[in-house]
Amino acid sequence: MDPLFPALDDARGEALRFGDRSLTYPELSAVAGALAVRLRDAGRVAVWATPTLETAVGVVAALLAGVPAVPLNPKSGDAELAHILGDSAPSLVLAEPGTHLPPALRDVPRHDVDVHDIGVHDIDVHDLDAHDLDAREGRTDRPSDTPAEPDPESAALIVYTSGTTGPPKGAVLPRRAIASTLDALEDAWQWTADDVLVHGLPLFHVHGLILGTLGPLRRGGSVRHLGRFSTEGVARELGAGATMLFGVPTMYHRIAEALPDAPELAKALAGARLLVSGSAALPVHDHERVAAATGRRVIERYGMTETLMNTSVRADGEPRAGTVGVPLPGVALRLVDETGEEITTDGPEAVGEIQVRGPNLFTEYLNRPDATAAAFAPGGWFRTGDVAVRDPDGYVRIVGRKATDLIKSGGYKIGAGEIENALLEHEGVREAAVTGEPDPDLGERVVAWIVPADPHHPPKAETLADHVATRLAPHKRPRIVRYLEALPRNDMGKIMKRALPETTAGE
Ligand code: MCA
Ligand code: AMP
Repeated sequence: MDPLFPALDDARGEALRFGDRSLTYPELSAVAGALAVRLRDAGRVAVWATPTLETAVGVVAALLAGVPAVPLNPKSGDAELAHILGDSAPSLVLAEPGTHLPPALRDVPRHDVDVHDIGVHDIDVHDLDAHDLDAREGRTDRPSDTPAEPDPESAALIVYTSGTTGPPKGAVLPRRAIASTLDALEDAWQWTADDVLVHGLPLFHVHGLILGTLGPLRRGGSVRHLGRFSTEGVARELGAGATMLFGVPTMYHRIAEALPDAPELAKALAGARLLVSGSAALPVHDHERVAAATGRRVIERYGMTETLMNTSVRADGEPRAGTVGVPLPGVALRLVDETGEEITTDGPEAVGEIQVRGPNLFTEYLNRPDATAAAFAPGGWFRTGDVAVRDPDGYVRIVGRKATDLIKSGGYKIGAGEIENALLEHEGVREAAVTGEPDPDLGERVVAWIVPADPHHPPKAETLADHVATRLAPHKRPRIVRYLEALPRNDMGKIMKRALPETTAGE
């Protein structure tokens, strides 16, 4: 069985850096290997996915042990956390020592990921040179009783993702999907062990965890995580040897905004090998602003929690703003019309849903055979719900999505239904509808339309935002709250969301 991380056995240099703390490959191999031995019979483990070295080590250890890991958003609210814990039933939670865990985790045994066990170095990044790395090599060994490489079809990660209604579903991602998506990106991006990736993405989603953390480790390269995204951090790391940047469009928008007053940022971006955006569409205006200030073109790739990566603009291909490039090696992609028929033509009129098939796909939604079955068309094609057209040379342009009740804000997928349910739990709310509205920074912003229980004393917008943030997650909170006397409904009593903007026209 081919190992998921071949470089753990033979790479020498730095593997992971979070702020001023880092681990070399031999150190990572030793610390994650030791933890893997302890986890081998743990069943399923949760990981309190703070943006730290400990999270990366915890996930690698679970993967070495062959136990599925469930990354948890450390800002999850109580209802969301209770749902995920109830659904995934982890036997323990891996956490950074000293981190406070919320009451919802009271009954889940805690296991601290202690990287100091094997003498992790608190280093001053500016002193990090070849001499330091030499001194740190060979000090540590992987335990000889590390579990054998598990079956490629076995579950590696369970990543929770929102749907239009109801609570998030756990997408079960096998090892084979992770390996195949990362190897397809190696090909598309000419990604090598010499690449040093910088990003500030959260570690509880595919983008930051699989692409941004496991990706460099599979290649034998390194990742420098910013802890939290900032344009200054990007400039610093790209100016100090990093070669690639991953980000969501909101991050590139903030870079484009900062560029006119930040010559060092422009210089650092100009020197990068690859600037990659994904998780949502990067507006052409931001593409152009970055290109004008840096001479570099951001490339987009298109993926989904359930499918990992489907398409990308290739490093050796023509960058084309507004497209997500071509299907990755091994990924079959088709467009399908309303009747389920494949569209074989191209051009702007040939609009259809993207369906994909390949080794990059998830196996199922945990405990949801109904939802799993509904997600596939005959022939094993996964229905992405994204709507696209194709240029004559095969470049895919995403033009929309089938479900209007899904919102992409800051690169996070948010279901309108889960927010509506949370809002309806608030005593001051009689009726609620949630929509997404264009936002220059976030792509879309969450808007809540509220019929207050008492029209004379409507709950404050801030109160409702806090309520959603503490029940679900802060990124799901409404950014705008609009109050109505009644929601527009059709004759059947169904809320007509498309009529909502007109309801307040002129306000
Ligand atoms: C504000 N905050 C609150 C509240 N209001 N906290 C609690 N209650 C409130 N009422 C806090 C927030 O928690 C946050 O804390 C801070 O205020 C700012 O919040 P926010 O405005 O949400 O953050 P932001 O600065 O606007 O975030 C922008 C961002 C973020 C950094 C771009 O959206 C982000 O990290 N997005 C990445 C999403 C992602 O990785 N998606 C991949 C999934 P604090 O500042 O302390 O955090 S898609 C995927 O994986 C597929 C496969 C793909 O294709 O990639
Ligand atoms: P998630 O379910 O959070 O993994 O988000 C997956 C969704 O993000 C996809 O179905 C697309 O709608 C969207 N997405 C990801 N990458 C891109 C991109 N480069 N351009 C447009 N949409 C994207």
